[in-house]
Amino acid sequence: MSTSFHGETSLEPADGDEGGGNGAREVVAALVDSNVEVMFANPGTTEMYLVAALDRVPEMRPVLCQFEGVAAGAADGYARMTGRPAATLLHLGAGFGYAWPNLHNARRGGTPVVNIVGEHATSHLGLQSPLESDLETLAGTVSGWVRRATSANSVATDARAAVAAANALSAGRDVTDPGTTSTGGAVATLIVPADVSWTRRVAPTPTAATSADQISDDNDADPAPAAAAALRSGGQVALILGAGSSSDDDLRAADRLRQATGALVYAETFPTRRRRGVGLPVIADLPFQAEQTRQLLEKVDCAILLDTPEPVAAFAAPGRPGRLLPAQTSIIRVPRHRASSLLAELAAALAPDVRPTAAPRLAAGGDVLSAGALTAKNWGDVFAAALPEDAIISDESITSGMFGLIDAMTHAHPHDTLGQAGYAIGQGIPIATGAAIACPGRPVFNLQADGSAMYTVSGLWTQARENLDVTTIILDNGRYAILDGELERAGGAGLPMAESLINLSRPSLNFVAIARGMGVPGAIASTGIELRAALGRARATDGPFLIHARLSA
Ligand SMILES: Cc1ncc(C[n+]2csc(CCOP(=O)(O)OP(=O)(O)O)c2C)c(N)n1
Ligand SMILES: [Mg+2]
Repeated sequence: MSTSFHGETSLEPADGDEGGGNGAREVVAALVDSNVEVMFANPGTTEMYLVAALDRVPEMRPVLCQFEGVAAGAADGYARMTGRPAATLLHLGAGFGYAWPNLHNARRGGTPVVNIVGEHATSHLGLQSPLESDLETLAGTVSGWVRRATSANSVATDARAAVAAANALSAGRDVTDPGTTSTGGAVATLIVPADVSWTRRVAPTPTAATSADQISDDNDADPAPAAAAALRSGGQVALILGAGSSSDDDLRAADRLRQATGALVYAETFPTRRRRGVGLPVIADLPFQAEQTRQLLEKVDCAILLDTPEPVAAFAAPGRPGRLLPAQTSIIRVPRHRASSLLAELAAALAPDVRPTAAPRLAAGGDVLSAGALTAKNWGDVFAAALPEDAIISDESITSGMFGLIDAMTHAHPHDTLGQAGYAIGQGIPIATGAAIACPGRPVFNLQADGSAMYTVSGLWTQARENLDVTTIILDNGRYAILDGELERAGGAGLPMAESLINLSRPSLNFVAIARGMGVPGAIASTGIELRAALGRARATDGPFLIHARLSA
């Protein structure tokens, strides 16, 4: 069936019992019409008409996730790779709540996501039935746009407006739609009451996506003159790159500007999406450690933030300011839709004859390919050497990625890295899942800290069911290791009760068994040689694979 069903809809049964000709089908078809082709779903009763509509709009690919946090993270990973939103299908406030942390990560990364959330029928609200909740408030805390559908006649328009809002907000455009909130980000949430889903549309479906005057291209002044003036001024300029300014061309343009003007160039900490690897300029991420970032930026007169928020400390520490740029630094903010073109223009104007630098391929592996123990310091060398071309990496390695991984990856085949955009852990497995669905021809690797793996481990089941080419490397240090330093600062180091909240070893986790239970084959690696062999097995395996890398201290 094509999506030209609009004219047929009113011919279908009025009661909606057969799931056709109703508001639910309007929603699914409007999403497809708006180029939303994947729905990461975990439905319940209030979504059943939407579920029933899926077989009538086969252009939509439904993907079952056994936890809403997986659905939200997968939608984030999908959109980070395609630049287009996927939909989620979530059950009332309870389902939305489980999705919240990964929606938060998407919000922080400016990634477009469209949530379709079923709600009780209008007549049912107020009865305090078991699943009733304040869905608008919940959705509003993480969505840049929220709307409650009120009629089967207008719900297609609502769905189109949701997609348009997600796309526009992600590009950094101004949206004056009445559903827009002050939360920021590009998560759009459409609440669809069950009676809207089951009611037949009687009026013709309007076709306009959303009225053009609700999205404006540029109300703000173009940042180009100020950016060029700053780079010419002789003062210290820092270019900080976010997802919209980290393509191969963007990195090369930034590197040319660095050479020509002496500007500092960094990518944001734990980048939402960036390129890295052989042949590309070496551009460091700002460190996670706030003090290090503060030092790097301490002489900056002007910061040009290209699709990234101002760098601040992730957490407060007694007596230390949260801002990491000096107080007198001027800031130029560049929205996503302008970031790449601005870099290209600046490089053409200020560095016309400068050639970009290129990271070399290094002889890989070295001593680590021995029977010696795998550690946080050496596993990255083995991984980088084995990385195939054109890979996508979901990086939730946390502390195991802080001791040489990035240096090693700089000399690996060029790849895309998707990092911890919002610091809510449990995104690695879902992001990898969504990225694999977005890019079926590309190998996906998920570098996954052990503690964070447990939050959304059911995403492995979705990877198996969809036969996705995802290799998960569990980096097992048996701890919430990053919290060790925080605990020490808080005076709790070595105290037994405190230790019991950081140690994951009683009992220890058998990730190969966990994966096998969800249909994902796996292997254990405790040495460099074993890790290399396991990566070879993963490459030779059709569908997902899990490597339980047991790291020694
Ligand atoms: C949703 C959420 N819950 C809790 C935390 C706090 N937290 C941050 S890191 C961390 C533990 C990470 O442990 P692991 O994933 O094993 O990585 P490691 O530090 O050992 O490298 C926790 C609990 C968080 N950031 N997000
Ligand atoms: Mg750990």
